[in-house]
Amino acid sequence: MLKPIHRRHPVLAIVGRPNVGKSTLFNRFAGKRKAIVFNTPGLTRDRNFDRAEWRGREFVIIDTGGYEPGPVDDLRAAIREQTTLAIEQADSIIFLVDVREGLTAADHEIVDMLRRTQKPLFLAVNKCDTAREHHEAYSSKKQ
Ligand SMILES: Nc1nc2c(ncn2[C@@H]2O[C@H](COP(=O)(O)OP(=O)(O)OP(=O)(O)O)[C@@H](O)[C@H]2O)c(=O)[nH]1
Ligand SMILES: [Mg+2]
Repeated sequence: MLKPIHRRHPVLAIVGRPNVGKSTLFNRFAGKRKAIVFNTPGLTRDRNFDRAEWRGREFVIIDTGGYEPGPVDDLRAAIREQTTLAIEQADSIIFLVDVREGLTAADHEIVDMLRRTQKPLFLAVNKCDTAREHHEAYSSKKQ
């Protein structure tokens, strides 16, 4: 549970498939290396939250484990449960995708699930390291 002191601030959750860079973005917002970042999908298993400040606005940021729709094993189901709790706690949600993998079927399922919450959603496209990838971020191509 979030500590009561945090409840004064809006809560923003970062949600997306495994390995898209959620923890990296969380660390950027939180201004420190708190979340473990590693090139292994499924590394973040629980919700991880911290205070954050961006352009003078204070809020609580929640990192979540990689969301995998469809039938999953017990560990992945537990990660999904934690993500569901984070989505419930959130006032708004960043849906993070990876430009290098493009939009996958899983991304479409996740966004359908997020839209049903009727909470404000922000699409963020990560890993746009080059000008070409930056341009590619505007593509709506399904892989
Ligand atoms: N090239 C590139 N790599 C990135 C970027 N952001 C994150 N990564 C890398 O992507 C990998 C996964 O990053 P994480 O932040 O752990 O991803 P995650 O979404 O939290 O992963 P899970 O917790 O496993 O779902 C790491 O190797 C990061 O260094 C980016 O903007 N560009
Ligand atoms: Mg992570």
